[in-house]
Amino acid sequence: MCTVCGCGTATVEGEKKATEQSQSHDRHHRHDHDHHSHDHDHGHSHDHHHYDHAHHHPHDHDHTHGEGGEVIDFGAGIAGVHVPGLSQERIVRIERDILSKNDAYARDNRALFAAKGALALNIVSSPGSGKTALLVRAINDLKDRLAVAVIEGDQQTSNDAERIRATGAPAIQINTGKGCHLDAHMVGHALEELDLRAGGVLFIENVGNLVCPAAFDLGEAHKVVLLSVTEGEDKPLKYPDMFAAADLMLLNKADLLPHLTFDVGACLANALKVNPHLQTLVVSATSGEGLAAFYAWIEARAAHAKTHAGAARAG
Ligand SMILES: Nc1nc2c(ncn2[C@@H]2O[C@H](COP(=O)(O)OP(=O)(O)OP(=O)(O)O)[C@@H](O)[C@H]2O)c(=O)[nH]1
Ligand SMILES: [Zn+2]
Ligand SMILES: [Zn+2]
Ligand SMILES: [Zn+2]
Repeated sequence: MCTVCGCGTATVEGEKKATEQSQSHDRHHRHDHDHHSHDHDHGHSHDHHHYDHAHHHPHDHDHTHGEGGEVIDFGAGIAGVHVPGLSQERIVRIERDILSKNDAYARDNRALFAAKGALALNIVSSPGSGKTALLVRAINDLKDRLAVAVIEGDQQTSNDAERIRATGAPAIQINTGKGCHLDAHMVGHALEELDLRAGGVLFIENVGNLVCPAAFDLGEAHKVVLLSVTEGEDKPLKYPDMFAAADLMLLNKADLLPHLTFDVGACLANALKVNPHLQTLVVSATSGEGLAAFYAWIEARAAHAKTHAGAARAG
């Protein structure tokens, strides 16, 4: 997972910029959504993990060289990651601290979704596999039947939020700056700007990245991982955490299959090797192939969330 990304630079559209926020956070933080009592330390940002050190240093840290020297594994230590200057134990402590704070925010978000009876789906994939295209299509197909809202995460632009708003659905942009994933705290702030409906769906489009978003619970009911057929059938094996964390995999861009040598069966088998409980659908955001099954999957879960909210109120 990502220990040292610049998550302190996030801005939620409509809120103060992160720099202003970090300077005045204690005083001006609007937590009227009754979520999280927390100490804020998100004025920080650090460099991302780069392996740009020349390889003539003394080995005071661990990574393993393969038998023949052909593999240098920086993830072989207990932290599963290598950061120059930090011991494995220290990285594990930092990760635990970041994730336990994240999990507290995620619990608050989840409680809010449950109270409102809304279904939240965290859409994760590598850049360009078709998250926004799929959401635009799904919103157009579903908007007469379901209330849909969207939180859009990316590093810099509002392009995707604008594509979503063109459908008429409300969308809040979160820019993560150098950060390579959304976290539950950012999502909690975006939720302050959204009106969730019972039986409705909140799509959260995560930052395009098959690695870091796997580690962060946003309070969603399910992670939905998109993989496109142009990316290669070995991606679930190369990036197993993401496929292990997801409950549904959509294999997108199926309309391109006639032009490729992509082996759908091998890809699905690789995904199931990593996560035997993963549900899979082969779809195309362009042609609409396979999407009826995705919509049925969503509608069943949205109806369940609505029923659950009624029960929570009664109880
Ligand atoms: N042929 C084909 N192209 C697709 C399909 N889905 C998306 N695309 C194209 O793939 C490109 C990237 O799609 P986006 O929806 O922007 O991908 P994304 O995952 O939102 O990208 P990031 O937000 O940058 O991570 C666009 O040119 C889309 O038109 C599909 O099912 N078939
Ligand atoms: Zn990272
Ligand atoms: Zn997108
Ligand atoms: Zn906050």
